[in-house]
Amino acid sequence: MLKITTLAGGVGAARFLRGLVRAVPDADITVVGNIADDITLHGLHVSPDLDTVMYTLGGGVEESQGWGRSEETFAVADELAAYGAEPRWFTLGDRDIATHIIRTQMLAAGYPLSAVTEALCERWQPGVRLLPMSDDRVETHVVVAREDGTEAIHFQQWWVRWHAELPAERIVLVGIDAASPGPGVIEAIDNADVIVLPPSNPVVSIGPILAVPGIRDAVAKAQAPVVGLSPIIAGAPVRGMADAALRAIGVPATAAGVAGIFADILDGWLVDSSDADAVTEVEALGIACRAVPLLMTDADATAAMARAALDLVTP
Ligand code: FO1
Repeated sequence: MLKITTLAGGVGAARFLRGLVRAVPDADITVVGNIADDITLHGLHVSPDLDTVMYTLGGGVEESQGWGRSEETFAVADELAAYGAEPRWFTLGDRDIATHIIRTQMLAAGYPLSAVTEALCERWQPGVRLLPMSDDRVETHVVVAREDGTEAIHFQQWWVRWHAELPAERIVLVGIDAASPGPGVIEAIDNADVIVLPPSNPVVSIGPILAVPGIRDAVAKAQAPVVGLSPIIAGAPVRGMADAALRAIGVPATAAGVAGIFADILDGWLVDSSDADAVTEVEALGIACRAVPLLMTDADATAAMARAALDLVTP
């Protein structure tokens, strides 16, 4: 059975993974999920990227936005607002809150996030093994300019409240140096037949996973080929605000620019047909490259992307 290990962020990765499962239904797929955009709100531990993957593959996601629960209601959010509770820029739906209550309770009882995630997946049966990148707390903070100097704000505040419009001077992964890979993560990388980087934000989704001490090295040394799909099409992110995050680290928001960030680990890179010009630039980095349609317009198109990624690096 083909063993595939992927490193995943939120919406883009989750949609891609649905295509991957469709393309190779018999494969044994492990998803290493980003937890650096986790946030504590109203006393609840929220793991947006893990939940997005779990709900999407488990059939419970709100398709129109790509995150959160389908058929959601907001009675609790309305009540919190009536009390004047902050923050008001991030809304938790009633159904989604049940997930955060279970997670928060289990963490308080001493279970690591990996065990909590496994327990939550018992219900959703996502059809993949979902592993948090670490059981340690890591938080992405964004250093932004203020009139009286700079301020570090939580990634979600930058992303959701400010729509990534506040120019980011730096992106800081608080806690990363002391973090260890979660249980099973290094084994999943070592034992994979192929490692896939979905079209996720390279800076704030895949970046934090690779920054956990030991993970990037394991991917670089893995026997398995590593293939990625560009999240940038024709100079713009397919979804989200990856260009703003790339600007913060001084990398051009192009398909070849993103390949450059991962040059030390990539064997193959897919760019969109509209970026065919980038192929020679990527190949010059010693990375096999092909231009194929990369818009996840429907399940068939997404499965075809996944197939093309596997075909690029496997015989
Ligand atoms: N994104 C928003 O733009 N506004 C929200 O109020 C919001 C709430 C939310 C709740 C749970 C969850 O899992 C995700 C949520 N998101 C919300 C999306 C999410 O924060 C971001 O899109 C990702 O974290 C970026 O990877």
